[in-house]
Amino acid sequence: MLTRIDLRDTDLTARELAEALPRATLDVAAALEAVTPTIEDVRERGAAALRDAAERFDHVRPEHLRVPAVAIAEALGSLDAPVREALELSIAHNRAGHRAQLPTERVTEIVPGGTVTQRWVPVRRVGLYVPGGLAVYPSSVVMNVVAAQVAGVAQVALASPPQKEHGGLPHPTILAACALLGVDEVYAVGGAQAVAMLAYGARAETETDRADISAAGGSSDQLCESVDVVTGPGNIFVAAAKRAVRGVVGIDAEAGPTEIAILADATADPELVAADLLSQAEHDPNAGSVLITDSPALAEATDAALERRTAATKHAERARTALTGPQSAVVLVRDLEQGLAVTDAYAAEHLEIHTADAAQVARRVHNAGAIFVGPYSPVPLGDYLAGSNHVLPTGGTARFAAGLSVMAYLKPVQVIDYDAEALASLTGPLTALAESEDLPAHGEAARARQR
Ligand code: HSO
Ligand code: ZN
Repeated sequence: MLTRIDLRDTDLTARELAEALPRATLDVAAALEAVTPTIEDVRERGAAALRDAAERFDHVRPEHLRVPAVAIAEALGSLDAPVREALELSIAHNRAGHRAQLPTERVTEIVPGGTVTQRWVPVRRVGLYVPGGLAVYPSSVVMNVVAAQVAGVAQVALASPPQKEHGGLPHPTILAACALLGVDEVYAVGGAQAVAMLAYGARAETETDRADISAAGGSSDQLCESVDVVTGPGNIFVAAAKRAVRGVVGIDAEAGPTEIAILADATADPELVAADLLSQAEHDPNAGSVLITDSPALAEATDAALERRTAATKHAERARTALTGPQSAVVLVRDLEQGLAVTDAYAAEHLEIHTADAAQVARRVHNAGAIFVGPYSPVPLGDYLAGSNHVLPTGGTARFAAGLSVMAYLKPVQVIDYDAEALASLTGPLTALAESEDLPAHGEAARARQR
């Protein structure tokens, strides 16, 4: 089922390896051209443009762009009890996991009486995007919102596409997750237009908009105020829109189709390896599933298990397209060393390690969005309940980017506090540097304090 790439007799550099490995190509630049008119339209016409875009892309013209509080409360009221409990558990685990990410304020005395403090300040207002598409992701609501709330963000606005079958509102499970998290500013807006609305804000169009604004306690004609940071996964148009507004607002990593790589040796259980490869393949026909192993026997057995499991799974067609596509493969390596080199070159969004001494092997990995150690830490655990964030860098960007965390919503601000003696002790070298840059007023500013 999986394409076979045999690297056992090769000695490729990291760059050559990255080229030899399977990966979906995403033309974000082309998508950027496609989304630019939509973004401009939202800037100019606000809510009217949002409704036109919804009609085109979501096949519904939402009456309420700002989701009324009653709809959010109703969604929670009709949520299945086991799903509610599971979401509450996910929220609790993620709160614990994200609290541990909070950096501490550090004061460093550089010279006697002169300190620099690194203070971490949350951005004031954030816009979180939660996709619609092939599946409904209340878990992504949890991942985005918990990270922002734990970071100390004061205002959270969330956007998710309007659903025709739900009266032009986002999916009720998304709304219910918002209710559980205490998020009451929710918009039925999807795609590039949602990113544009969050980045630039949007004016009201209809009387309903104005009524919804005032019901939410607002008084202006502004349906949505602009935010400071936009985060969240989405399709290629969402990624392109984020690229377009970057600089106007902060963004997190651009998300592409999901990927899983599994580094496994002969000790791995092929059934578990196949189950996990399939679990991410069911997301998207463009999802990538890659097995890296030094065991041809494991490769064989995994492929057979994958064939059988794929035939029996609900989203068989989508998964089969993903698994047989050019972005998925089994990569045969000579040994664990070469396996680690391939793993780093691929820089997977999700990496599972199924080897002897998995924890030791995991320590040697440099590039991965998240690392899942051993047979009892499958990716779906991280998708929902592990306490780690599932918004992770895709497409090899794990070489330099990290998953969503509290850091996406925090800024380090340096606070400089020197007393008279501390400044005096540095006035000489400061003057020398100022003269060397031909900026004498710099030196004078320091000397003006010497009495
Ligand atoms: N595996 C996806 C996240 C997800 N899975 C949401 C299930 N729901 C990308 O990390
Ligand atoms: Zn998943």
